Amino acid sequence: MKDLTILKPDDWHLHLREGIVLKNIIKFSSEFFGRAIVMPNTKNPITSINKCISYKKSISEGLPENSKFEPLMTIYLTDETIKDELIEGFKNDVFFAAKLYPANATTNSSQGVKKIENLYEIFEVMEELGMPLLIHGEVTDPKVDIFDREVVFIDKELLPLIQRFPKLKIVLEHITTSYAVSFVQENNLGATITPHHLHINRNAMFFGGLNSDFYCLPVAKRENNRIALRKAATSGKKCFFLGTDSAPHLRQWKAFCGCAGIFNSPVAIESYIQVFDEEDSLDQFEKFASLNGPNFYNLPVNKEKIRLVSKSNEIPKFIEVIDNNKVVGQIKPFHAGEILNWQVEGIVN
Ligand code: OTD
Ligand code: ZN
Ligand code: ZN
Repeated sequence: MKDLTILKPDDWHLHLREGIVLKNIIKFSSEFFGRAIVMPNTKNPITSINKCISYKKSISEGLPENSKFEPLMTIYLTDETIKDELIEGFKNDVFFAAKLYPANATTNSSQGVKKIENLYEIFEVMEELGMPLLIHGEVTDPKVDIFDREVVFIDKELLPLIQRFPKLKIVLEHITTSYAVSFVQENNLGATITPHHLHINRNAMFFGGLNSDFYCLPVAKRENNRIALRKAATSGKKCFFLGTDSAPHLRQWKAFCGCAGIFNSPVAIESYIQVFDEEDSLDQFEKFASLNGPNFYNLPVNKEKIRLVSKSNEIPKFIEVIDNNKVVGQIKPFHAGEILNWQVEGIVN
C-alpha cells in the first residue's frame, strides 16, 4: 500500500452555491481543504460589499462545528462595478480577489462584463492594490466554435490586457488547452486546473448518448490538450495550482436542461492524486495541491497535514441533498460509481 502525507491543500476555485445546497455540500470542501476561493456567480451575483458579507455569513453558518475552513470571497465584476466599492472591499478584507466573467460565458454570468475595455479603470486600481484578477477565459461570440473559445480569448482579450497592465496579478481559471498551458508559463500568470479536465476529453460528453454529466464550461477539449494539462499539473511548476471548479447542479436540473458544471468536491483530492500517481509524479502533488497556490497569492501554507493512502475507493452514485430530514434532491458527483485508487485517511497534526 502506498501512502502520502502532504500539507493540507486549498481549493483556489470553488462554487459553494446557496441555501440548502450550500448546507449539504460545504462539508465536502471544509473537511480536507484549508481555504477556498469562493466564486461569486450566485443566482443574484456578489457585486457589492454588502452582498459579499451576507454570503460569507451564510457560508460560515453552513460549516460544521469547529471547522477551521476559510472562505476567500470574490467580487463579480460588471460593466457597472464601482471603483470605490472595490477598493474599500479589498482594503477591508471583504474581497480577496475580483472575478471576470465575460457576459454569458458560463452559469449565472449574464450580468458579467460586456466589454473588457469598460473595466480598464478598475484594472488600473487593482494593479496598484495588488488585487488578483481571476478570469473565465472564453469569448462568447457565437460565431466562434465552442472548442476554440479559450484560445480566441487568449489572443483577442488576454494578450492586450496583460500588455496594458503588465503588473496585474492574473489567474486564468480552469485552463483546458495546451495553448493556455504555454501562455500562462510564458507570461507569468497563474492558472487553476480542474480534476475533470485531467481525466476526461471531449469524447466523454458523447459516450453512450449525449451525456450532460461531463458537460462543463469551458468544455473538455481534444486528448492532446488533456495530456498537456496533466503534464502541466504534475510538473510542479509554480504557476499551476489546484482549483476544483466543483459546480453542483441538482440532478433534476441537470437532466432537464443539461446545465454546465461538474460536482467534484466529494472526490477532488482522490481524483487529483490518482492523476499524479498515473503520471508517476506523486512527489509533485504537494506543490500543486498545497504550495503553489499560497505562493502565488502570498499567503502562508496551511499548518495541518493530510494523509492519503492507496486503497480501493468506491464513489457513490449520488449525493443526497437533505432538508429537514427529508431527501429533497440528488447530485451526481464526478467519478460516480467508479472505483478510485486513493482515499484521504484524515488530518495529521
Ligand atoms: N463552469 N459551471 C459553473 C461554473 C463553471 O465557468 C465555471 O467556472 C457553474 O455551474 O457555476 C461550469 O460548467
Ligand atoms: Zn469559469
Ligand atoms: Zn468555476
